[in-house]
This record gives sequence, structure tokens and C-alpha cells, in this order.
Amino acid sequence: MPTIAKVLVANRGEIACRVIRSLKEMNIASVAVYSDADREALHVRMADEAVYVGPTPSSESYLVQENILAAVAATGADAIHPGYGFLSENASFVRACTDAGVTFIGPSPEAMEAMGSKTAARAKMIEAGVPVVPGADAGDVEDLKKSARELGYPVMLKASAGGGGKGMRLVEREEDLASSLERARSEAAKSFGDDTVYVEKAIIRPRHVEIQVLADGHGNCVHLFERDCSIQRRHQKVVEETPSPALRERRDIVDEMGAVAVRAAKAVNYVGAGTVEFLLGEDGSFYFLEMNTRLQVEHPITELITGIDLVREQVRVAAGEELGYAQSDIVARGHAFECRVYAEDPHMGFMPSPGKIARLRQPSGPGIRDDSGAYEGAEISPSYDPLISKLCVWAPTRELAVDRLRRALGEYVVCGIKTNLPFHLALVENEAFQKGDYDTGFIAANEDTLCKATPLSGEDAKWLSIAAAVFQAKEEAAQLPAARSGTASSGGGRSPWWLGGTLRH
Ligand code: MV4
Repeated sequence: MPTIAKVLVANRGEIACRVIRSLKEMNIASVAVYSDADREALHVRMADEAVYVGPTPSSESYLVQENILAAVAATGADAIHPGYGFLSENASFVRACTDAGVTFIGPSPEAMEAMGSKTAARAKMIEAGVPVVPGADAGDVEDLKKSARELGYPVMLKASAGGGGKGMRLVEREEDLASSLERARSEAAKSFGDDTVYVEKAIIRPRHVEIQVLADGHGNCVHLFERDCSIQRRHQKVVEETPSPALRERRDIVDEMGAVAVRAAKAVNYVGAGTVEFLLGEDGSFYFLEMNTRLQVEHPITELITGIDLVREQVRVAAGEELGYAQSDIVARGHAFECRVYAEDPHMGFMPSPGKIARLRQPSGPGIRDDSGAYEGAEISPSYDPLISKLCVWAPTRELAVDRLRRALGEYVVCGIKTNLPFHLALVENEAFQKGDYDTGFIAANEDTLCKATPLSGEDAKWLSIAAAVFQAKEEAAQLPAARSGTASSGGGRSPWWLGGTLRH
């Protein structure tokens, strides 16, 4: 059983802070890595040690396997937690960790590769008896017409090498098939360098429902219920919740989806935390979409309803421990939402809005969890995903959770940059959302009401400009030499946020 005494967190932002927190609770030393832009970042201050891994662009720092492994060697870390994104689903990196004698906190490279290719995953799932959307290779137009007739319209054309909705085309009638196939092929070739296309039965008004799974290296695997991630904008999740409103009265379907997800995980000898994504039809039918072989952004809402710390379980399993509990021991209570708070301007097409956070007040109080990498004075860099934090709420019922979400969003104050908080505030007032009556097309169908600028009255605009001028003047006064002596903050000019970790250049 590998002992894990020190973990290098090969990530940044909120997820790095989140992982470091569980390591601290487990009395495991933590090592942060940082680029030029992240020299003053929160995760660097929270870790016991921090190592510089390169210039700001991720491709020159966080994604450079040699630099990450050099940081492991320099600090004597015996394990790496990849977080999500970056190298978290990179099988060659897992092999490099193993070659370097470092424990990768996650699944095997084989499991990653089995699930990394859509077509290989689909074949594997069919073999394992996991329901997939009825479909076939497109072939030429005549083959496609035949397949589409058998499937029944509408059908969905998808790029075999694609994902995330790129190159997808809905075809309602046979007369549109040839032209749609041509466009799908050219988009697939342009986007993925591979023009292979396949056809599926289109699932109408689907929901995106995913199941969290957790497996150890001793053949034990459980699921931790579902997350409804249908509130997406351009295939980017924005709000997630558990339980799914569509399955509140259908826990039998959740049990079935959970059992299928466990079967999918076992089919690839999965170890660690993973997520099996499904399309859920209006009739309660569900179909395998893909499996994410990493911890997901939205994992906190599962933690809130089950009380299980998924990062802690990942580390335990990576250290060779058994789960120590069975499916019957996993109990969920209450309802949880996650709102992704982005440095984006919803009134400008969600354009990223990088810059300095001049003022920040994050919500707290009963049932609130705000996983954040931000702090007052932090710079939100244009070089990385503009996620500021994930505002999560828990309450005994969905209705109470909506009330709590409204209260928490009302407390959230960010000055200096634009955020998508106005979008979230509009969403929580939307009647269909309040009823849980939505599908994956919800934002597209409601974008105008969810993103309209709430015009300020003349009087409000006047007072806002006065307040901004006063604020600016105070900021400039605070920058004067006398005010910068640093005597006010601890550590001789060092930021008051500094927690005393060791900084290695
Ligand atoms: C579908 C579908 C309807 N029918 N497949 C979008 C990206 C990729 N995850 C799969 N997607 C879809 N596949 C069939 N046969 C509808 C979608 C879809 C979608 C799925 C999940 C979450 C958001 C979505 C937004 C638009 C379309």
C-alpha cells in the first residue's frame, strides 16, 4: 500500500484550493504549482510548499509534464492530484507518473483510454449491456438514408472524433439528410481532422443527468446518486443540482442509472472517482453519453447531499485502502445547487471579463459553500478559465434550496470586473427553473430574458457614477507611497493573505 505523505496538486484556482483543504484535514502535506500569473494566487498561499512551473500560458506551465514531475522530485511528493482539466485525463501523464514512481490520484491509463475515445467507449458500453442511443455509422448518403429510416426521424448526426456538441446536426426530414451530412463531415474534418460521422436517434428535449461513481482497487464500486446538469450554455455547464427535478418521484430510475453506471465503471476496471453521463428522455429512458475519468467541477453538490468528501476518498483509494462501505450505506438527504460564478459579462455575450477584483464579499451562513480561488485584490487572468467560484447551497427541500440560492446570490458582491451573477439572479426568478421544468435547450430558449441588462434609473445611474468616483479616489489615495509602507499588513509589506508557506522559485 503506497504511503501518501505529500501530494502535489497539479492544478490552479478553486479546485487546487479545494484539494488542498482535504489534504490539510488528512494531515497530508500539500505542494502547489504556479505560473508567472499565479505567483500571488490563493492556492499558492494555502499550500505548505509552492513550486514555480513556468510562464503564464498553461501550455508552458501547468500542461508541461516534465515541469510538474520536476516539482514532484524537488519536493519529494509521493502523489499527484490532477484536479480537473489540464493533465487530469492524460493517459501518457499517468504513465509518466508511474515511471517516476509517483502515485497518480485517479484511474489507470487503460481506463482513461477506454473511455477517452467515443467510439471505443460506445462499443465497450454495448458489450457491458449499458444502454446507448440507437445509432449507426453514417456511411454514404444511401446507407445513411436507410439507417435514418430504421431509426425514425428526427436523427442526430455526430462527429465520431468530436465531443461537446461540436459538429452535431439535428435532421428532421430525409430531404435534409444529404446536405446535413455534407456539412457535418466538413465541420468534423475542420474541427477534428477526421470527417467520420455517425447517426443516432435524436432524443427530444433531453436532460443531461450524470451519476457519480467511486471505486477502490479491491473490486468495490458504489454510486453517489445523480446530478442534473441540463442548464448549459453552448455545452458549458452553468448550474447543476441534485436530485434531478425530473427524477424526484422516480428514484427507481436513479437506482437503475446508478447500477448501470457502476456496471460501466467495472467494465473498464475503474478505480477512483468518475462520472457517467447520460441523456435522459422525457419518458424516463436513459442512454450512455460518455464517462469522465476525473473529479468533476460540480462534485460539491454530491458531497453536500451525501456528506462524503470525494477528494478524501480519492486519496484513500489511491493509497490502496478499501472504500469500507457498501451501496446500502450511501444515503442522500436534501437538495443542493451549484452556480458557477464566472468573470464574464452576460450582457455582452458572456465575454470574459478579466481584471482585478477590487471588492469581494462572498456569501456564507446556513447551508452555503463557496469553493473559490478568488480574493479581494486578486487578478483574474485572461489566460485561464474565468471561473471565480462555485456557489453551492444545500437545504432540506428544493424549494428551500431555491430560497437559499436567491439569498446567497443577493449577498455576493464582486467589484472591479463583470460577472455572470446577474444571469444567476435572473435564473433563480425564472418560473420554469423554480418548478424544475427545463431541459438542455433551456438557456438557448430563454437567453433574452436571462441576459437582458436591467437598465438603471437616471437617479440610480447618477449615484452609481458618484460612488464609482469616490471609490476610485480612495483606491488612488491608498496607492500613495505613505499608504504603501506595508506597516498595516503583516510580514513587512507581504499581503495580509500570506499564510506563511514556503515559496520556492
Ligand atoms: C444528443 C442529443 C439528442 N439526441 N444526442 C450535446 C453534446 C454531447 N454531450 C451530446 N449532446 C447531445 N446529444 C442525441 N441522440 C442532444 C444533445 C445536446 C446536449 C446534451 C447534453 C447537454 C447539453 C446538450 C445541449 C444540446 C444538445
